Amino acid sequence: MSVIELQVGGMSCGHCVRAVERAVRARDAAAKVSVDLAAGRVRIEGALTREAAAEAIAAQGYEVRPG
Ligand SMILES: [Cu+2]
Repeated sequence: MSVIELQVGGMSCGHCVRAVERAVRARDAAAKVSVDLAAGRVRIEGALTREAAAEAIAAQGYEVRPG
């Protein structure tokens, strides 16, 4: 298990939060996802690699920023 933190742009409301959570859990059903909407940060505890998590979120139309 690993902990990944991503900076994600374009999230503006609860729907965005749920869309991001769903996108991650579609790839890792057991992942713990927490989203800090104000800071635009997504923290994921689970089996996904950073690349896989970033790709899942980007596929929903959000901007995953480096760092
Ligand atoms: Cu939204």
